[in-house]
Amino acid sequence: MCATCGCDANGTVTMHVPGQDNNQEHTHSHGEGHSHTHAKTIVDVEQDILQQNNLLAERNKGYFDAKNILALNLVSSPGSGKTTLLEKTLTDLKGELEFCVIEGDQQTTNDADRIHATGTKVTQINTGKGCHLDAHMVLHALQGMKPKNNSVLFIENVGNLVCPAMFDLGEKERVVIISVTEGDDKPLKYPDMFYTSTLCIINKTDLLPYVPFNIEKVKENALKINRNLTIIEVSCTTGEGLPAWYNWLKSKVLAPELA
Ligand SMILES: Nc1nc2c(ncn2[C@@H]2O[C@H](COP(=O)(O)OP(=O)(O)O)[C@@H](O)[C@H]2O)c(=O)[nH]1
Ligand SMILES: [Mg+2]
Repeated sequence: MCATCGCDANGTVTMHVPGQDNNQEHTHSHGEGHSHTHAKTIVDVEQDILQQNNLLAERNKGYFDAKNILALNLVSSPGSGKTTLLEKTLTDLKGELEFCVIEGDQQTTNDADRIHATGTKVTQINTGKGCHLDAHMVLHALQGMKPKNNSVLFIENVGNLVCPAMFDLGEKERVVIISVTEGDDKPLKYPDMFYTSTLCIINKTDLLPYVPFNIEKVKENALKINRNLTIIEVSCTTGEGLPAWYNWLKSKVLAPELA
């Protein structure tokens, strides 16, 4: 049991690469001495887990910097449209940028299959009972997938607005996605996620006429938590707003000669 977030992240983490022999299994451990008898022990374990994670995140960061890879960690509650946004992006920007994707979910290879269908290199991490990706899982996936120099790596985190906020994966940018069906109070309820992100995408704007969601209110709430947050409104269904997301993304890519 992971004392940091309460999930069972000590389980077996399975990697799947669509189109390959996927019989490789990797046992992942967050550390030893987990105990829940009194608060002091829990705090120690939490610090230990996060310290270990931060060291590995630094290692990932060094790898990304050395290869000029722009790594983005996509976080949100389940169903906000992370995979749909990726499908659109990978299709629309094919030929302009080099992409690869790490997919995180508790079970199934559904999302990796959707990404694979766009012709993009993808690895699925199944976390079992774990509710977030950590830097060690990403490191392990990177060792298998070997992303190209000067590429963009999307890491779709497990759908959860709480625990992934604590785990640095070594990413350059954290992108939080919220859809208009989730309620405009979410930035206030889940502040850590909005505080640690650099971009907030508000998705499913095509549904605004049908749901009581105040878009000005959600922006005000998000900026109350993080006044440096960039906010982009999109509909992955109609395509409205996607050019602004593409421009933001391209503005973050460093030309090889400048890297
Ligand atoms: N109406 C509408 N539905 C969307 C939009 N984007 C995604 N969806 C739908 O939302 C559901 C969840 O999307 P998915 O990409 O799987 O979300 P994820 O769990 O965050 O990866 C799917 O049924 C999508 O078709 C959008 O912009 N508008
Ligand atoms: Mg998904």
